[in-house]
Amino acid sequence: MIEDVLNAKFSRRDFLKGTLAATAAAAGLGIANGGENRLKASAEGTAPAGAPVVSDAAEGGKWVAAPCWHNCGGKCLVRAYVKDGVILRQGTDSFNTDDEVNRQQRACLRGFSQQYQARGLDRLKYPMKRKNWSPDNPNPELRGQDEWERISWDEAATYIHDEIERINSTYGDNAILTFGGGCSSLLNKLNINYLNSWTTSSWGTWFAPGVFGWGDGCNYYDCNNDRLDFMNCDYVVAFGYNPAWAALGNATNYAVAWKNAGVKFIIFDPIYTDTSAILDAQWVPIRPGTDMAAMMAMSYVLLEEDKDGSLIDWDFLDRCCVGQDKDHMPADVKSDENYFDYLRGEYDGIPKTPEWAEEITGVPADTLREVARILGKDNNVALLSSWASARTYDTEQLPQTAIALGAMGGHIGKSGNSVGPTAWNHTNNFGPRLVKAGSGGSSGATGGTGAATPICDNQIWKAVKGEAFNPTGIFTALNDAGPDGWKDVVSGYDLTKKVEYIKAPIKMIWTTNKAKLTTCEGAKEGVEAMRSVEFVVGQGHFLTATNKYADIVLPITTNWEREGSYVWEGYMNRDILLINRGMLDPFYESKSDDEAMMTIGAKFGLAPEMWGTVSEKQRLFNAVATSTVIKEDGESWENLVSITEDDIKEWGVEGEPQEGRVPIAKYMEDGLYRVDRHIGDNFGFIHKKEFRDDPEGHPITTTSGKIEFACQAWADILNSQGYSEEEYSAIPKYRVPTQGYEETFVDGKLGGEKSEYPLQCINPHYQRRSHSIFDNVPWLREACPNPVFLAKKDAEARGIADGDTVKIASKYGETLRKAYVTARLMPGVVGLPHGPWIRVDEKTGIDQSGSENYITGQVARGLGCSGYNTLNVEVSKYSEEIPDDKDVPQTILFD
Ligand SMILES: Nc1nc2c(c(=O)[nH]1)N[C@H]1C(S)=C(S)[C@@H](COP(=O)(O)OP(=O)(O)OC[C@H]3O[C@@H](n4cnc5c(=O)[nH]c(N)nc54)[C@H](O)[C@@H]3O)O[C@H]1N2
Ligand SMILES: Nc1nc2c(c(=O)[nH]1)N[C@H]1C(S)=C(S)[C@@H](COP(=O)(O)OP(=O)(O)OC[C@H]3O[C@@H](n4cnc5c(=O)[nH]c(N)nc54)[C@H](O)[C@@H]3O)O[C@H]1N2
Ligand SMILES: [Mo]
Repeated sequence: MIEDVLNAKFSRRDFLKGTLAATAAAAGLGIANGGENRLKASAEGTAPAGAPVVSDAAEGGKWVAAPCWHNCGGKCLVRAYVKDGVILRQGTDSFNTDDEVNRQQRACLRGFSQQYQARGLDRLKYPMKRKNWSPDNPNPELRGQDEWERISWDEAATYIHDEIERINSTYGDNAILTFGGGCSSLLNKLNINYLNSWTTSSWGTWFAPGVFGWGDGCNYYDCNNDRLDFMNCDYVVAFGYNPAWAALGNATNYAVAWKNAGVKFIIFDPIYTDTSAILDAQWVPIRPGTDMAAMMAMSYVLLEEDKDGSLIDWDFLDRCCVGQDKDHMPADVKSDENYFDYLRGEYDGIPKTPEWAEEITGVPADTLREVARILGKDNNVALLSSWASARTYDTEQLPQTAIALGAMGGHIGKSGNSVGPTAWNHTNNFGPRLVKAGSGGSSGATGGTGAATPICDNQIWKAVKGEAFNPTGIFTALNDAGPDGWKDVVSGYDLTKKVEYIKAPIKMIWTTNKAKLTTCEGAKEGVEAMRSVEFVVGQGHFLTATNKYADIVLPITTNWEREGSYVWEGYMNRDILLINRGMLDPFYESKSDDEAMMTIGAKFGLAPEMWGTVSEKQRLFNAVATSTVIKEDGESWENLVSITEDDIKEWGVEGEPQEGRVPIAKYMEDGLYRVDRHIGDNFGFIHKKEFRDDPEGHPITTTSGKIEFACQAWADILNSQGYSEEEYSAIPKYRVPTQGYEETFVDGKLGGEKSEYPLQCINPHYQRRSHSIFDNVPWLREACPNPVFLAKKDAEARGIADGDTVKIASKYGETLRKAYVTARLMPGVVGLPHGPWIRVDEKTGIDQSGSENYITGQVARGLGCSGYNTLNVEVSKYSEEIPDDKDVPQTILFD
């Protein structure tokens, strides 16, 4: 059904048919019962396995707010109808009004499947150990293929205690590598120094925006205009933009409202996406990893064709930008290279003409000229870039290139014009928050001196194997520092020197809330690494791809089995605030991560109070009580909730009555508060307006306070890290990306003989999952089969028909999938969806799940950015057929 939508092959009629089918299917998911995959109620079996979803007439239950907490950025409301500790049905936002400006926050097909995620029969029920693991005889090579034995929490805690003690006393610092933060509270309190990993995962190269003056750390809310202002654009020109798949919630609805207001869309993307179809966009197919070349060529056209300011906003450049030409050089730049002369070919003899870019990007030179003219100063244009095109190797200067292109047309700081990234939680909805979560206060936990040394994801598996790695984790530091704080971070390093790499004696791996064997580059090497250490612990909800390679696995509760919490407000639109309420008993013997750590900590003699003395409920109450919402005037704020003495009594917490916008009981039951918008309200936001109007009075966070076409600080940071050999300059320069289009040719010679891996592979974020999460849910497996998307021309050239089992091979690994042959993909590009749980055939070493990271490699470049979308592959027909994912049995362990 969903796939029919993808394959609508350009026909608007077909597309609409497909959309309706998908809507009907999603609606069906909300109300239908799930056949054999039914709910199992609780450890005590308070309701029979497979308790049916009752009809609307069910009485006596209660609606509880249970919004999704997963990392898809969808910000949607899920509600659960619960009776006697059993979920009887799910609902969503059906109480708010729904129009073009104010949308209901309706759940998607994943949200409606949440019950089979949070209460699925394949949830982990008990602590387990591998059958062939014992401290004296660990049989590490059997990780990933062994059977499992149920053990008690006490046994599990004793094993883990003994192994930590042994490993720590034998090898000392940095012998334990952790994935996710769930175990750090224990290691910190034990004063053990350990390792963790960092990645630019989402943002790719858009990740240190303070340095070039865009956004606040990794919070990109304030990097584009308010969504209602987008109705004033003539054009939205976007690079890699598919909210219809990768930003569920209302992002696509908001863009449809812009379209209805007359905005025209031009979308550069290797795929003719559902977003392009819905928005009637002009689709510009572009090769992955080459956006910088297209942007540079369009800047070149603006320079070439500008007649006395007909296209370029010279006044804006003069007042607000530096580094563009020799008369505007920032003081700190070490070379005298300026960007316009680079475009003209003054330094390398290569003018960055549309013809130069056509050969690299595959975009016809005339199209680049046409779009460049649209980007001239007389049109109102928003220039958006998703993170996907920045999740590519060697594009660390892409953000600068995009901002420079937008700045040349003056599309910054005024209504109807905006330049910045768009993806994930903030897609199509920007500006400071209108309703803010309060603070729960301290839990009273006490720390310890244990600290983590960070390793870049692109180096972790090699580090496990004993190779040296960069231990600075500068990404995390820059991210945590906020927009201005980058200057303090940088002052703590000597950027004139290369970072010193270190080695670590990694003997234990501990996975909590991360899915590294699914989401990190180089999973094939990852499997070897997991099998090379002495001890592996996993804890979570399922026997995920990563937990499967552990020796001991611990069952952890989901949010539905906890007190409740704010869904992190960073995950949400500026105009809504969701709250999550726990409602179920822990599933079988599962514990929260903290309870699990207390249990293990007790074996070391640590008291549970070290994990905090203020109850979760009290902190939840405090956070809700101190939440605030903006008033109509757009300036003053009031409490979000009103609280009475009775409420405080009912909660059983300490607190004071207060006045507020809505009664606390209503807010908790709805699970959502929305600030309603209307055109002309006081909540508008024009990004960088103050700066444009008065650049000296309102400098941005760059060194010079202006937009830096030449940014020495960024180049210095890049050059100090030691990931790339070739020096970075202050001005952006096109670099041939590792595993990019150029490498699909022998010796990188464009237009020459094709290499062994002649195709480019990208990883669209896919509806079945939020990353790895939900991959195991049978409903979703049926609705979203997770094929590999192949361009018709490429499939025909290889004798591949729709539905054939094919092997996708890179120099790093091989995986199998059913082919989905479509004309909606640019020839030369392969779309392998992000996030399946690896399933390796031990005999062949080939993955059966379509895991994209089983075929990516550990490649650290530039600033260690995640470059998933630059990968060269070959696709061939496979000799055997693989089953559809929906026919692969669930892993259900123990009753
Ligand atoms: N369903 C679902 N949604 C998700 C997630 C999920 O796992 N599942 N994950 C969420 C998270 S954490 C994130 S960070 C976001 C990511 O959000 P995005 O980065 O926007 O998502 P992608 O699907 O990777 O890519 C968007 C589009 O970019 C195109 N593209 C890929 N490479 C290039 C390139 O080099 N140049 C150009 N011009 N286009 C390119 C792809 O074809 C795709 O259509 O998605 C969020 N939304
Ligand atoms: N090749 C390729 N790789 C990619 C991407 C891509 O586009 N291409 N996208 C990247 C992006 S944008 C992102 S954001 C990352 C995401 O990478 P991850 O953060 O690793 O992905 P998730 O699947 O969200 O993993 C979360 C894991 O934690 C578990 N979990 C959830 N809650 C808890 C809890 O309370 N306790 C415990 N113990 N476990 C819990 C979940 O079950 C799941 O296994 O992936 C990146 N990887
Ligand atoms: Mo992400």
